[in-house]
Amino acid sequence: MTASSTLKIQGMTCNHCVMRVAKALKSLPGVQDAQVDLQKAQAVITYDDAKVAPEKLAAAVVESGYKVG
Ligand code: 9UX
Repeated sequence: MTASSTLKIQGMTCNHCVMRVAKALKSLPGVQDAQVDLQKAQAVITYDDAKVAPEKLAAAVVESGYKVG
């Protein structure tokens, strides 16, 4: 099933940060789209929940150097 999840992300200060987070999320198998918003400090992710667990989304953000929560 297609699911949608919003993550609050701390530490993004510029558009390159936004791109890094978007790329990290979109590189996960099962992620269909990731809309990362600098002003809102969040990412809205559309994904196939049969292919990727929500914890993996948060882990990808953390691995790219930012904080979730
Ligand atoms: Mo600009 Mo974002 O130097 O990490 S890329 S702050």
